[in-house]
Amino acid sequence: MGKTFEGKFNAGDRKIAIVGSRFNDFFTRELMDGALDCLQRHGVQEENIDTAWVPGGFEIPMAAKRLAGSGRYAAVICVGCIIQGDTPHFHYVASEVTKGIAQVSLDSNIPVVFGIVTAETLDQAIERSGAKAGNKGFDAALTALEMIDLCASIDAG
Ligand code: INI
Repeated sequence: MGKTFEGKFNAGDRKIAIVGSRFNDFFTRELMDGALDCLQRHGVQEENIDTAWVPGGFEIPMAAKRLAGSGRYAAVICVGCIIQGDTPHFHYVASEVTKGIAQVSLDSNIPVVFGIVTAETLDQAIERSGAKAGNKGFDAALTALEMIDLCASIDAG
């Protein structure tokens, strides 16, 4: 039997970037706070966390690409909130953000984590930004920590 690679929630002294979007900032501030809380409670030093804000979810992939491409970060965490309105606009934005983040992660070869709340109602957004269904920013940060450690153990062979 060969090796089993599995990550712990451990980033060591590596740097992590979080990109958040201001659109629906009532929620995205909570998601950003959740991500920061998770990283710091898992031992990531404050000086090893950089944050960037973009206007809306549509802009997240480009900023994430820039951060990931800098080579300074072991992971980029993306937090945003897309809420359905009266038009199909929501679907276009959600689709581009989802595809964009996946593409940046594959192209950059580091974890670029999807901490985007997509909600049909304000209640759903509330539930996912720190209420009944937890905090998707916190969850995304946990995923980033696990993926950083997994990548390090795969690279070490
Ligand atoms: N951006 C969001 O982050 N969430 C939304 O719910 C949203 N809606 O529904 O319009 C939204 N739109 C703005 C978009 O992300 C861009 O910032 C804008 O189109 C400029 O490129």
